Amino acid sequence: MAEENPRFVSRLTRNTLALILAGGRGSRLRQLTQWRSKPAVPFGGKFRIVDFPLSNCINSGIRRIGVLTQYKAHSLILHIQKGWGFLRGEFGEFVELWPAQQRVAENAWYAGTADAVFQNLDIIRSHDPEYVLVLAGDHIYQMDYGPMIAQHVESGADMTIGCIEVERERASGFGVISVDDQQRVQAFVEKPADPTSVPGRDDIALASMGIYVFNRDFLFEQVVADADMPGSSHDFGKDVIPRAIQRYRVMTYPFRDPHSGAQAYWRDVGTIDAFWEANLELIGVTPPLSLYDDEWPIWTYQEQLPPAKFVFDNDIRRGMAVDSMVSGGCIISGALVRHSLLFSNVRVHSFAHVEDSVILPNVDVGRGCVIRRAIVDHWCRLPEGMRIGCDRAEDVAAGLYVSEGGVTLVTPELLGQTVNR
Ligand code: ADQ
Ligand code: ADP
Repeated sequence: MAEENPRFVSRLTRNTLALILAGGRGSRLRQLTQWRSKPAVPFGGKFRIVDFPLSNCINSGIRRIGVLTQYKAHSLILHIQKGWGFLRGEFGEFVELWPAQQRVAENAWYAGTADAVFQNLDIIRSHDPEYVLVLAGDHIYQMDYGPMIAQHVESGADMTIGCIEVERERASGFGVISVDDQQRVQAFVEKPADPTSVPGRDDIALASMGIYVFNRDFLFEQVVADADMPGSSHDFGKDVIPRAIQRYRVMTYPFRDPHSGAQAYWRDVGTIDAFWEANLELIGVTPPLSLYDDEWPIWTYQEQLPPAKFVFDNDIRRGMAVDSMVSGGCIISGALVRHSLLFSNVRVHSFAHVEDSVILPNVDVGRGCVIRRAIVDHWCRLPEGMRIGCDRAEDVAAGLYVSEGGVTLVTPELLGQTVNR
């Protein structure tokens, strides 16, 4: 069994090139992706979303990685340049940025995910991998890709799709798969209105995670054929996979927790509500995702910052954070922070009260502010006494965005502030 033979798996991961598709906008994140792509959105106090697939690659022993960028890539590029340059070129290791519009034709943006790969075929060829692992840049999970690649090889697949079980009623947002009893894909429908359920389990569907292992030559053939296909949107989920399953061996790899065998943690933090919830989940006593796991560390770029500081005001008996995570460079002075996640360099001034909130880097919360159930984007200056999340109508009247789940989003633009740093 390959999973029990680490040398076999490490040979496979060494011969794998990972491509992280990091071009998508993620427009359901509203103004959080006005200035940055979804993979660049901050997550978990000091990370960005793209750090998760990148760390999964490094921890899996895949150290040749291309990151394909397109939409509003500036902060993503800066982050990767600053934080991910530690790989050793002399051992053939790299994280490279492959921006759109650089290679095939002057005006060619990446049309869809398959086109993004097609436009970089010459670079991929030059690295001469045996396997290509195509990953989405915008999911939060900790996954060892080694067993997936090992299963791919052992099953003699042309392509293997990572998949998870989701509630059928949520499955319309995914590629939905039907398999035979060998886990071979029989049907694949991208974002179906009426998803097929898993046999015998009416409320569960099998969803594609949008991650794929390909044999190199098979990938080349498929994306080259797709490039000339009239009417194709040049997307793996919409075009390439539904066509491939008819003629080729396309298998699934069910992603499970390696310890318990249960459904593993995997989140698409694609909406304001999902983003807020996934961040606050980290605070719990036994969070479903542990950032404190030494076996599977999440790497990132981080600034050198002083420790978080809590200044206790004896008169008002405040200056603390409870049931919270507080990052470096924060100062909580005479204020109360409860059940919240503070990213780096947040200042919270006297008499302020922050609860159930996610505060991104470099925010200043003025004296006496009351912030509840909110996401506050980087560089916001909340003026003295501002109330957020206390009354929906008040927030909407102030021009803020309130999500379906009642989470208020605050960004510099929504506050009419320009960012000076
Ligand atoms: P979606 O997430 O809806 O579905 P898509 O918007 O194509 O698919 O995004 C996939 C990944 O590619 C994301 O990481 C995105 O940032 C990136 N991306 C999108 N367009 C790109 C482009 N033109 N250039 C470079 N990168 C690009 C996909 C699958 C489904 C599956 C879900 C799981 O199609 O079958 O169920 O992912 O979330
Ligand atoms: P992040 O918070 O993701 O690090 P950055 O601050 O690096 O984002 O911004 C990404 C890009 O968008 C940069 O080019 C930055 O100058 C620009 N940008 C970000 N916020 C604003 C804004 N409010 N107004 C104008 N440009 C902005």
